[in-house]
Amino acid sequence: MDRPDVDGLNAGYAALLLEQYLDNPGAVPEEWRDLFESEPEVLLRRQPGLARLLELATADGDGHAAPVVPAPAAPAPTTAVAAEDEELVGGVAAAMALVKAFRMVGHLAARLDPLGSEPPGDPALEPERLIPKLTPDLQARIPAKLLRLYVDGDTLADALPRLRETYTGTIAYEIEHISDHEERVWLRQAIESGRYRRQLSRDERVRLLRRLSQVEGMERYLRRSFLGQKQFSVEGLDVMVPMLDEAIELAATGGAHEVVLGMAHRGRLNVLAHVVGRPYETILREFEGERTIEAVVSSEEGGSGDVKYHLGAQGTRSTPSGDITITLVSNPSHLEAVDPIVEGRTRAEQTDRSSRQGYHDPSVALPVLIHGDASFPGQGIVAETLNLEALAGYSTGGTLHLIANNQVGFTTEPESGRSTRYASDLAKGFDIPIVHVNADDPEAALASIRLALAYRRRFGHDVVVDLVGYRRHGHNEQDEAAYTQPLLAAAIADHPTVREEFAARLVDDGDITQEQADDLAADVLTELRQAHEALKETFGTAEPPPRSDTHVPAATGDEVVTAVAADRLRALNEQLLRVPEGFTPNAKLIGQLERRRDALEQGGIDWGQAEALAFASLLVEGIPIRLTGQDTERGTFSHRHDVLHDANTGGTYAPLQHLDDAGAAFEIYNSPLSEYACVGFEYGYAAAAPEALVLWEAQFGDFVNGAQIIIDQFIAAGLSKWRESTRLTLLLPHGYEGNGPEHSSARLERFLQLAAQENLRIANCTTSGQYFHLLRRQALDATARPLVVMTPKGLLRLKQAGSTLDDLASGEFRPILDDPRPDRDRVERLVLCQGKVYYDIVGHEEHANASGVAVARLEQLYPFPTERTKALFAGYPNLREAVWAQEEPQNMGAWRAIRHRLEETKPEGVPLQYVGRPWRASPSEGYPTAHLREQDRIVRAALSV
Ligand SMILES: Cc1ncc(C[n+]2csc(CCOP(=O)(O)OP(=O)(O)O)c2C)c(N)n1
Repeated sequence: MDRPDVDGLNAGYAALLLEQYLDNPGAVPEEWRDLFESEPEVLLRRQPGLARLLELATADGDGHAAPVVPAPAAPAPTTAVAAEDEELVGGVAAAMALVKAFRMVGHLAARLDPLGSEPPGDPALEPERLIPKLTPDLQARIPAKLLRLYVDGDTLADALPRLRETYTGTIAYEIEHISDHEERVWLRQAIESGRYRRQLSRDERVRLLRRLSQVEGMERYLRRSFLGQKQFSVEGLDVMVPMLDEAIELAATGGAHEVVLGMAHRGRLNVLAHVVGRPYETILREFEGERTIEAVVSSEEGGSGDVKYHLGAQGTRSTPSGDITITLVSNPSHLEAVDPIVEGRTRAEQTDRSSRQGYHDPSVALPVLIHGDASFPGQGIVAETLNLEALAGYSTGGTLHLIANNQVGFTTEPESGRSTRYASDLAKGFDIPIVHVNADDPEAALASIRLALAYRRRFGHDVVVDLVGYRRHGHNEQDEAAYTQPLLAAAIADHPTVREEFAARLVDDGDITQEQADDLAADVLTELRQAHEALKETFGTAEPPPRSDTHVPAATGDEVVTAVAADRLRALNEQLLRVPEGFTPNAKLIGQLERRRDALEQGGIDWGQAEALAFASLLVEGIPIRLTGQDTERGTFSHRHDVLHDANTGGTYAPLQHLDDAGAAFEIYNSPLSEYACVGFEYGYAAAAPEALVLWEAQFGDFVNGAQIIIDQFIAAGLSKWRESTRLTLLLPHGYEGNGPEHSSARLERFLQLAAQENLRIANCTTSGQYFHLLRRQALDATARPLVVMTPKGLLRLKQAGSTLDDLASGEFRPILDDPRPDRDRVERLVLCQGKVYYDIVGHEEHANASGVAVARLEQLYPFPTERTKALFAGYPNLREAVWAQEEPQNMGAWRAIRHRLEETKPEGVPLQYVGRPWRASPSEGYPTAHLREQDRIVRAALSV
């Protein structure tokens, strides 16, 4: 291959070739390509201007030129042409800096605030300040292609206004923080090409105006008709509704059959009406008060119901691509708590659980989260949820986050609410693109959604749209904004509504007449008035409105068959010990797992084995299982090993995903180090997958209180508030083993305090067989309820806590285990306890001598087994005293929640005594010797020795 004649080169021709090369390297002759790529120094020596251009232009558009050219060693240019080239080179460098500035900080000059506050700007955006100055003449000589620009225009002079319009208009972008080069380049191209900012047709614009008229009309009508009732008006962010319309249509186009929506109070009623499709009449009925509407959960059933702006709803919308379900998830007041629930729900919708490993297809459902501008940066759950977005076990293929940014949180201004410039800044740390958009430019707002969803579809990641608007009224309709934001309130009062502004724009553009625009607004009010009048006519005479088709399920704990035939268990046990050809499990582990074969025949089935057999038996019965938690694949205490790791290759294998006859998925994932988001996620998953057994395991039970909001607001109260229940199962290691205040207690007392109206099941098993039956019952019981299990640590391997094949092949979960010792007539003292302390008591040297003492175990703490406890007491005819023994302090553990139950069930005249730690502020001792002393004292006191 000959080297091109560089010396005799015409600079213009070379520039042309270079331009062609940059556009498409394959388009230039091979020898030139080779020169540009491998011998730029030749070019540098002869054509310094061109080489510098090459250097700049082969940078990736970040303005950081990849140094394809070694440090310049070129002779100084002596001719006029060379001097001109030098100027061009300097110009290109300045132009690249300018382009970079628009991309990096253009948002600082963008007109994002509908109230017209001046953007701060940035000096880097001013071409006049660059050295050399980008004079108009120089701008006209710089080819746009060299700058890797995607806006139209052949030269910088053509492109600059478009660049400015693109980056500093009513949409602004923050994408340059994204670490993936391909994503960055794709986004630049998508943004600059303007393909998502297409001009709307006249019909589309009129439709948009009609929607804005409906949004505004409804808010106004409600405010006027129901003075002072809370509606948390969306006004100032009205365009949020058409943005959701756009997102739904695009999701449907992409093949989704569901959009799962999570949002707080702001604009929720409007979203219910216009996005979910709840009829005006129903919403008006709710405003008319309880005398016309039955609470979601009727009071005879003991349900509390919930305020109207917390209730979930579901609707179906038809789109050109087919019907799509919109699910608005129920949520509490606790801002952002719904975020992980939406993710979990979506993940469940996206997962086909009919195959052994499950199949996740993110195109099936789109999660949309609407955040407040104060809560997005303020609530830590947002960060925890964002951290789930790209994890194999949690991804939903990208969430559309919409920050409903009204520039105030209740009465608190951004200056007091966050340390960052933008409400959205947290998202930057997660490589998430951020689009800011002015809520008074509805067309730009729709464009931001189009770009966001195209990005999600292309890359499968989260995207944030920061919708910058204002709040036309106070925080709610009983609030006076002028008390605290007088200037803002005054500015807003003078500011036209977005409907008015958009109507004016359409009138100006000749799309409609003013009269037509006014008619659109009037029509909405007429429609609302008619719906309201029709409703009023039904007062007093009407049939009660149709009940929700969900109902609070009846009593829990239905009988189900939890025993599994011995032969089936043998077969499953063998399959669980199987690994593929060539797979080498850890040598130590092989021995441990092999012992499971002997345990089956000789007894000593430990916790891990019983759990694996329960799971395996359910999978072959077609029940899907999802198990997550910190280090759950192995198990914190190394007792589970559901996922094996090849000692040579590091590859993994989960036998539970390869059972011969399994007809359901076994999903197992180590979770990130989060409780709040992870428990919320599993709650959402379990709610959307009622047929599955969904389990979350705490590293130690102590940490579950990181998820307290999910426990209080969803798991415990969801049934009463929203008729929402799940079979979510929490495995919480609990037990006093001398590991200090933070590794002892799962705060059993908290769950017992929350338990009422059969909303929960709470258990603590003392044998692996009981655990086996409990898990199976939880999965198979037709009545779904959350289950909280206090799980063991030391008992995981304790011989006495092990079970036999017969224990699993027969029987059932027993809420109470009586003392197995035979001589009941001699018993004068009955000690009732729960959990691990049982083994401390019966294992104590004094137990053998205490023949007048029986020790029974309460295995199900809630619902309390009243009849069985009565029968237990009745089984000891000579009883003189009853004791509740616990290792927890008196203000913790089960005592305070079940004392009255014991009082009710014990024989009259038999006193009930408490034995355990005294009232304590901290759950347990920090020193192992102090722990041992206290355990010994408790056991002796229980045995009365
Ligand atoms: C976890 C939590 N803490 C406090 C509150 C009380 N509260 C209700 S609304 C609100 C302000 C929310 O501001 P923002 O997120 O900007 O939403 P906006 O109401 O402005 O739409 C606060 C503090 C709450 N609901 N949840």
